[in-house]
Amino acid sequence: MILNEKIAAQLPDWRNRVRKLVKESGEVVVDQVTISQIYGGARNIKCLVTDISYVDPNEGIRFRGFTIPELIAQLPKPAGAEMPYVGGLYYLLLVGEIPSEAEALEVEKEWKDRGEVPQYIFDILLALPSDIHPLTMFSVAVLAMQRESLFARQYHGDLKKEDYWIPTLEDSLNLTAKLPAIAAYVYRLKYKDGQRIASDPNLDWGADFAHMMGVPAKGYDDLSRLYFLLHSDHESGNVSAHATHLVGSSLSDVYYATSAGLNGLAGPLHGLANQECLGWLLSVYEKFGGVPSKEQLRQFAWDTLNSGHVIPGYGHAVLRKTDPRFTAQLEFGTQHFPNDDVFKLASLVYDVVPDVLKEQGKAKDPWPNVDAISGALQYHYGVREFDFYTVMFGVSRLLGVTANAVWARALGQPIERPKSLTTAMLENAAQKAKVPA
Ligand code: HAX
Repeated sequence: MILNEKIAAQLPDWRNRVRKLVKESGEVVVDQVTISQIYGGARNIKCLVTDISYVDPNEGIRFRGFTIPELIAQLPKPAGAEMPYVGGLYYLLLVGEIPSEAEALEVEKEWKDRGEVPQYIFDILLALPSDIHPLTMFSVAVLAMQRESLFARQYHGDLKKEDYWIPTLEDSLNLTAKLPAIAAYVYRLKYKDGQRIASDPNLDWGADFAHMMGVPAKGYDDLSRLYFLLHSDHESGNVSAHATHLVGSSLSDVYYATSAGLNGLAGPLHGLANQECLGWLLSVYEKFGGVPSKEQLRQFAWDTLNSGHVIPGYGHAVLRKTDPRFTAQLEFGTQHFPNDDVFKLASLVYDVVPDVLKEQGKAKDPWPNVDAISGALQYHYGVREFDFYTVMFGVSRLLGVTANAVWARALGQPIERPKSLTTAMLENAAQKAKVPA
């Protein structure tokens, strides 16, 4: 398989590079840690490593060194499509190079060959109560598939440590291949007639998701490809990526680890923000009976803040500029449906809310993040069940976190075990810092 060959070919160099760095420079100090960082969610403490993506506070995400516009321009696309094959993106995340069309299609074929979801997964989903959150359904399905893990099986055989990544890659391909069908079934079960739409063998992974969702609208296949690209990875410190890495570091397989990541995505400060954001937009729309004036919107934003709530879709722990994932979606909407009311409202919020947040002076980043607009695009295509949006985020995020899991195993990253202190110890340290030497 091409991914195996490409990764295996890079491994000797990578292993030497990491070994040399740690051996020769292991004691070099990279960062210092303050009490406010310890009490502040480990914010910005530089203690993780990934070569798959990097978020620059002022530029946003680069995947393997490429910006989003570069990826949209350079990754191979299906005939007539504006957005690239998701298989090509997965190749890039795993291998680190822009694939040729043939290489992107090899990943798409791997996915087709591995795409059949075991019947017991559908049975489990059917058995869940109908009012359960769709992300819970999705996470349960991913977790239940742990039964299929090759890594878990081979670990108890004679698998050598340097080969851990091989069944991890197999697990990752087997899992990601099935995500569109599982997510689409969750959608059909929860919101539609419960009938599964069979996968179309002629469609790529992204378009097949749109097809299995039963969304006939032209353009939804391209939006799906774009959505899956944008949400796939955001370096390693965000909750879903970090939770996956943490759990995987104990040598739990990718099914256990990614299910944990999905559960982290469920939080309203993380993946759930996209559903909250569309809810907020629609409450504005409803209150004013349409797209409000700038002044009305400004007042509404202030009312939200004064009632003690955050404005969903705005702010970020790392970014300090408009998220390029927001910009890519804004451009998609501007090109395809500039006159859609909810889209116009999301654009107007972008004109108004950053100034309000700056005036309030609390948020370090007053700019929109990825979630500020993604729901408005889904809404346009008729996918209006807000709580499903986080499932799509999860489908996409599992691409990035499984690619990271493969490399974590390939480079032998160890079990995570940061050290905790007591408040008294920190008080002590603070006291000592005050005493002149
Ligand atoms: N509206 C109102 N207040 C905000 C705000 C917003 N959009 N963003 C930050 N603030 C407030 C914080 O609540 C915090 O207030 P307190 O001091 O009273 O606690 C203060 O500004 C400082 O926060 P910060 O340092 O700028 O931001 P954090 O790194 O702590 O948090 C968040 C980053 C993304 C969680 C935050 O900006 C937020 O809650 N935004 C709204 C929810 C959201 O859009 N989440 C999605 C983020 C992207 C993502 O992960 N998607 O999955």
